[in-house]
Amino acid sequence: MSQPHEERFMQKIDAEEKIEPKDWMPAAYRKNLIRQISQHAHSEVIGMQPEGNWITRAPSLRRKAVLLAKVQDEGGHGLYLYSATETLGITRDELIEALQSGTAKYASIFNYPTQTWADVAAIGWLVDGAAICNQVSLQRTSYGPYSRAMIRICKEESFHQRQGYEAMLAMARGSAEQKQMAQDALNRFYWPALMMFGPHDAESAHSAQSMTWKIKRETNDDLRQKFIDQTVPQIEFLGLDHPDPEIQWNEERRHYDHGEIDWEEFYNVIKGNGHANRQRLSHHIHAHEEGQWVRDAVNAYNKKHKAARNKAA
Ligand code: BYC
Repeated sequence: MSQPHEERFMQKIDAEEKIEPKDWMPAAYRKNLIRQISQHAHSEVIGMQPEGNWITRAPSLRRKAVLLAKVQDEGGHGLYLYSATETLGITRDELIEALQSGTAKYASIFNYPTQTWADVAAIGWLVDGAAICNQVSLQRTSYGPYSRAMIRICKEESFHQRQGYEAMLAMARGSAEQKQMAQDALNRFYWPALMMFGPHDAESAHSAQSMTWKIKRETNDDLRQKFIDQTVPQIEFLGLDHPDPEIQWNEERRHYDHGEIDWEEFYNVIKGNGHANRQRLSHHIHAHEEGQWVRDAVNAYNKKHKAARNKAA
């Protein structure tokens, strides 16, 4: 019975047509998308915390206004992505419950603390830079609502990356102490930014199936290499030292060779043992509970107006 459906589904994927919410799709495609898109949404929302932490301490009014706008954008990205996930037949409450109970993951990078203002600059430059590398590719993902959310998000993300690099440049060209802060932030965030692309392709549980279904359009290692290659001249332009002593141009591959990521650290962080995992989740739970009255008010308003509309009809 499901054979013609399956064939038609694969024909659409092969023809680069988008799969839309009401189209037939294999249960495993739906499940994998719910996992990936919701984890992406959680990353955007949890990602507000390390930077939000610096809004009251930004070094100037201009930096504060820019940071406020950026953090607010990340919240908006989370909302587009939660909405895209909901089109697959799961509720917002179920998604939030999965995050808060630790069943669903979010990007490992947000479990690292932001110790100085330079860390905020490094996040904009490296973390948003890594996110764009991935998200540009995801604009062509096969699921329509995810693809459309990505197109919109990428536009905002490129402003985020530029504001981070501009803040980093100001520090790298500042006093000796400021330049040292920029170097320290680069050293702290470079390796965790590389981890954002996930495990090596050979270790990646979902990649092969996700590539066949065109949920993912490029592999973890290919995207990571792209990011490494584009970051080398950016570090040079800042006049900072590259954190990877093994970084070296390979003329034959036309890519940079590089040192190995500390995978033990990566797996430790995604298992919940990073510096800030517990703090991030408990802050989310607290903020969610504090917002209960807003959800109650919206629900009561909707209920009242729905009743009034029904009566009028
Ligand atoms: N962190 O089979 P794999 C942003 C998990 S935030 C934590 O390769 P997949 C921003 C993975 O989930 C941007 N977990 O997985 C916001 C899987 O575990 P489960 C976030 C990770 O899905 C604020 C297991 O490891 N971007 O822009 O094929 C401020 C095996 O991995 C990580 C996205 O979420 C990690 N780094 O590939 C600034 C992009 N890596 O789920 C910026 C959308 C892997 O089986 N997501 N895991 O329990 C993706 O593109 C893919 O999900 C990934 C992983 C490339 C991340």
